[in-house]
Amino acid sequence: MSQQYLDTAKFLYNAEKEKKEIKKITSDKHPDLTIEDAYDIQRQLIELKEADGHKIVGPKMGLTSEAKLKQMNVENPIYGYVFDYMVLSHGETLHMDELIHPKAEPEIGFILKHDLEGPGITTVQVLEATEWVFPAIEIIDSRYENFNFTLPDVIADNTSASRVIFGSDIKKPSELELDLAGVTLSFNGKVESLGAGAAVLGHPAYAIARLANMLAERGEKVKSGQPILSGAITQAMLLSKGDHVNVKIGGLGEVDCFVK
Ligand code: OOG
Ligand code: MG
Repeated sequence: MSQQYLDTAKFLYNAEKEKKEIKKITSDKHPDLTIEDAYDIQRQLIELKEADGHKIVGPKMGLTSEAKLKQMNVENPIYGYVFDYMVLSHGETLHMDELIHPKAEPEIGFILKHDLEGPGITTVQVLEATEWVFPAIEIIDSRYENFNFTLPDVIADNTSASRVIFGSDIKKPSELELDLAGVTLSFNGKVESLGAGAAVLGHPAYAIARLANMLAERGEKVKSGQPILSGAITQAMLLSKGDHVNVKIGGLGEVDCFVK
């Protein structure tokens, strides 16, 4: 792996720390970046964070719904990692001045009771392996100007991961039909975006299966006990100071985020 990728990982990490937008890396630094190369840069970025003492909390899928693929103008699901410093507890305030141009999106989280190792993992195997599901708000904050990126750019940037609020309403997956669950994303009491679990690749558990199968290509697996995000159900909405964001998921529960 080249020194150049390490430099790019530092460049991305620095943009996050300095809260400064950067030009997408495929526009000048790496015009021919492949998906595989992009995951190599992401890996370097993760190692830099770990060297700083940050710890991975769990993986996240991204770009798993039609709404997101259209909004970002890309074609395929991707994965990245949520770190401990990104996690806000229920009711904790999100500080805008720590971030660049954050957006909120509604997600369904999973916790598995045993590891899942691809290839060939199916939706049924994910449901069988799932201990808990819960509502979540993911706060994405692309380091790129105006969230303007190609698939390799956003993979290298750890899929815009920035903050997350995991809801405390947890359920067994058998207690609801995750695909039929209605989802609302509200700002200050007004529904701004809505959908259903099925918006995520037909069934959110299938996103976790895809994650296991994608990780297998790099010799990795989905681990038990970690909270895993299955990807946004609706499009993401830009945040402003003073916003109260609420996500409700039918049969599952709700989660709030307060922005300062
Ligand atoms: C990339 C992150 C996408 C999701 O749930 O679709 C993502 C982005 O839109 O900036 O986390
Ligand atoms: Mg997301």
